[in-house]
Amino acid sequence: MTRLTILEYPDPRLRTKASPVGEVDAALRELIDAMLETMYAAKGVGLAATQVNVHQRLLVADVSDAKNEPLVLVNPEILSREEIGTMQEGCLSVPGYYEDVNRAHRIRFAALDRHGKRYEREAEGLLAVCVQHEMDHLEGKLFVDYLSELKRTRIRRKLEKDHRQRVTDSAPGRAL
Ligand code: GNR
Ligand code: NI
Repeated sequence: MTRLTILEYPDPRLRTKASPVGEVDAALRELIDAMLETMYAAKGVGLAATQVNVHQRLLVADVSDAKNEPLVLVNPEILSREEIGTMQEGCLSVPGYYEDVNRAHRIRFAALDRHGKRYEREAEGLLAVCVQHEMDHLEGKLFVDYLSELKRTRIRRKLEKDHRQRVTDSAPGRAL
């Protein structure tokens, strides 16, 4: 099994627009399994391929309490949206920040599963919000884009500072 590295804001690679998946083959299923393992290890409810620097239209999610209901969405499409509401969102690519975002709380979506078979389903609440959040990632969009410029700038500066600190801490000859 493979644990993938999750890119963090403001990494410019998170701004890449993903391309449609051509074929759901064994190699894609390996990527799906690695993304699920990475998502569970990071305690996320969803993960988009963009976040692990793969720019294909693929996401995984699991909003169940027991973490035993993995969902795979290849080439997802939203068919309808209803009931716009506010939910506090977080993102594994924006660690430590939780902010209110308005989105549809009920959607109908279509996607391919891990075998390339098309399915449609309804989602509500956290799953509905999560699917939209992940599909934004595939467009190069992050939840911080919905916040004020002031808030976004504060978050960016703090994460840049944390990142510089990690680079300094791991530099050779800095064993003190
Ligand atoms: O783990 C996550 N929790 C979450 C909570 C509210 C709205 C969206 C999410 S998705 C997030 C994982 C993540 O960053 N996926 O891209
Ligand atoms: Ni996210």
